[in-house]
Amino acid sequence: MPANLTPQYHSAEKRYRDAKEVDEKIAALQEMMAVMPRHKGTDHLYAGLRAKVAKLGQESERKLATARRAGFYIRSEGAGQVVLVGPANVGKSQVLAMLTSASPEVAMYSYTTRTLLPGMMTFENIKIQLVDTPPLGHRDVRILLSSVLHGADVIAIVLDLGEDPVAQLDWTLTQLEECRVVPTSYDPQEKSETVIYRKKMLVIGNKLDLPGASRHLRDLEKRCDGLFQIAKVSATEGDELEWLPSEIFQSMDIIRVHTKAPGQKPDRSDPVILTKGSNVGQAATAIHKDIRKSLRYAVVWGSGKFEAQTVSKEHILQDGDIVEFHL
Ligand SMILES: Nc1nc2c(ncn2[C@@H]2O[C@H](COP(=O)(O)OP(=O)(O)O)[C@@H](O)[C@H]2O)c(=O)[nH]1
Ligand SMILES: [Mg+2]
Repeated sequence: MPANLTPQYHSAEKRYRDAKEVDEKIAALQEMMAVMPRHKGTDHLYAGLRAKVAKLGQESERKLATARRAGFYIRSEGAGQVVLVGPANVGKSQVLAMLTSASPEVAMYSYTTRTLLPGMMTFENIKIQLVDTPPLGHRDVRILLSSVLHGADVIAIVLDLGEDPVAQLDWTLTQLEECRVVPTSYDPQEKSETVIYRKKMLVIGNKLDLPGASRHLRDLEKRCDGLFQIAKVSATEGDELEWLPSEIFQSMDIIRVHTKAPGQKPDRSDPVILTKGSNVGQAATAIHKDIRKSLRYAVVWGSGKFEAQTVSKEHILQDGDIVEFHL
């Protein structure tokens, strides 16, 4: 029986044949399966594709396990993981050194940073993990970075305001795309189908102290308008550095919620971290699913119309809220 495969199927099949990486192959196969007509004549073909996906999936898992053993993977700690990326010499390592107790090598010449280095940054009552990386541009670096980028909560693109930052940004975005990472602010339709990972991104304009930096910053602001949040800083001079932890926190789209049982005091030192837009029910689940199950109502300080307002599970929480669960 003729399978009547569509042009879309054939183009996905071509991508499958051309793909070099396992993840790309899997994505192409999955598309072939999604667009193929399903009837008796295609059952065999469909089963064959499914078996291929399963086999490649195992291969991908094995590769990831190897990457983890080789140290190409940094376990996320604290409220989330922010990966610093960019061209050489923009000050990624300097930013890490200023915001955390990690001591990366900082130098005038390129390619000082050869591997991944994590450090913990304090923002008010939470800790956020920053990861320093070697400069993008080389295939080896892309291999080293891909799994880290795919797992990151936010990708912070560090740029040198002493030189044309718009060119640096465009170059960095192209490099990230090579790692199959695109910003969430991009319209998915305009991107090729092989790109899989959509990431929140923050732009850090560094070296604010250099001549021409203010002019370059204005160009960068024009380019980023509506697409990326920009933080400006001089990591060596310390200018504006006190705002950077807060800007990084904002870019993560998370909130800190203090939960408590009736009659207890909230523990402000160890908030529950939730994604922005989470409700009381989700805060309960984050503590324990049984609390969510037996939850009758909650009392909220902060985002209620008035303090100690009684709310339902659907009440949307804000950063800094205190929630008391009534079971
Ligand atoms: N003027 C100036 N120089 C900086 C600043 N931040 C970093 N640098 C210098 O830029 C060079 C590269 O910094 P580094 O952190 O190693 O860059 P990386 O390659 O992106 O990690 C070093 O000589 C730093 O001292 C800054 O804010 N202002
Ligand atoms: Mg470095």
